[in-house]
Amino acid sequence: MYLAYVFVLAFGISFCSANIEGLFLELEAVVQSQFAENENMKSRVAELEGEVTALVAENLEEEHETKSGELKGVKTVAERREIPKSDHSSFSGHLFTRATGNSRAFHAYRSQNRCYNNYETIEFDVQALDNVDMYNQRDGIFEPPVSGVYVFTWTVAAPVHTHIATELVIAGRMAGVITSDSDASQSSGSGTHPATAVVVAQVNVSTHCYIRVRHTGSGDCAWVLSDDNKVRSTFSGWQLF
Ligand SMILES: [Ca+2]
Repeated sequence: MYLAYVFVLAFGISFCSANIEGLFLELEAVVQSQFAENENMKSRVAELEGEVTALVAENLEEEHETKSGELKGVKTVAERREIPKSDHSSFSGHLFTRATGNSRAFHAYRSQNRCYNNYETIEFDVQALDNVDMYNQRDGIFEPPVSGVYVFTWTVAAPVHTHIATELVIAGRMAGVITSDSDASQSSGSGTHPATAVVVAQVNVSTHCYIRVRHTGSGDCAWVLSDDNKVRSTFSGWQLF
């Protein structure tokens, strides 16, 4: 009788222990599930915060553009040029204005007098302006960074009793020519009469454009005048559109 009682008691204790262990396993599974769900929620909240920040920035930009247009009484730059918003949203106003304007220009002149032979390129060796580095003052060659319509102008002065014809060369072809012809007589003036030409032309990207001597008229070299006291011989260009 006593042994039977001990056996039942031991069986009961063993049965209860097994139940408690199972309960712990279930609780642990629940905790793991809650932990995973919590991590997912944190991740989703971070994503939503990023989206809200982007939307706030976008609204501020639109508000700024609208106010700018209202203040000026005109459409915004993007509206005027009908540029898709995605093309300019990453630029500030200042940079955007520069990037969309055809702000490409150079201006160069000769630092001193020099005698040139036929077909010799005139290197305007002082560049006063070249904001996108499209002119090389060492060889006198202009190369457009993008295709477009460009304006060119050049001025050449010849000494008294001489003349010199100069031409604009674009892609190996003459695109404009002028003759700088000084006075035949110095009786009433200095004998310096610089000539200026203007050419508007479609130029493809990286095309070589330069000013060279077409002919000197005498067979010998002809002088191009340029100094800071009387006259500068110059070469300039800019993109029109
Ligand atoms: Ca340059």
